[in-house]
Amino acid sequence: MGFLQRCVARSLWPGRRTLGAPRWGQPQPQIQLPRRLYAAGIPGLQERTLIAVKPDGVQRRLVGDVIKRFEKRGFKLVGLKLLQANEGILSEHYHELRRKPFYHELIQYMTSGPVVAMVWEGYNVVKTSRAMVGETNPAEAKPGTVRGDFSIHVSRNVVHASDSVETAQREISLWFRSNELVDWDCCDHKIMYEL
Ligand code: DAT
Ligand code: MG
Repeated sequence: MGFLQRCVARSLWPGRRTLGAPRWGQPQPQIQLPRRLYAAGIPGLQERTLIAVKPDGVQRRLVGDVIKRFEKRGFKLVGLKLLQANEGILSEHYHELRRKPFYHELIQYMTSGPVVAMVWEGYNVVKTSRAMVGETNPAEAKPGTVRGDFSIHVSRNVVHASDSVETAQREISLWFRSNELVDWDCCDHKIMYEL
């Protein structure tokens, strides 16, 4: 056990100060540090993004397919809910587009039925999700992306993905309360990353 791990172990279990000190004739305790601490060496492992299946995706029963893609890629689901979004949340969410000619139709469409909002976590998740989701206009989205596989017109492009880490943080706090996000250890975490 290295110096850093010894320090972490002592801060976690202050009563067990002998954890790392070898004692002759006694079996050494197996230290199981929480996985989150093993991952501490790789920055950005806990990056998060907001992914939302829009009303057309929910109506077309594409929720499972979207979730499957993110699960199979190796990201960790930390928040999930089905909701009927109202104009209040959407006007904040699409604040930057408020002067666009399609804004009114966009809000109408986004309030036309339920949305499935999710928070996914993992290394580089914002950038990777954008690539998985594809170009805004499905005509330009590559096959293999969500939009490239399931949509035709820009006004019905199935899914939302945050476009930067800063936007993701803003959007996650808009759609989720902090107690709706679950901080859990994924059992394949060690095998997904070089630890
Ligand atoms: P993205 O969703 O890829 O981040 P965006 O933020 O520019 O794209 O736009 C948000 C949504 O607005 C987009 O997913 C679909 C809709 N939209 C964008 N451009 C549009 C257009 N020209 N006509 C109709 N809807 C449009
Ligand atoms: Mg956007």
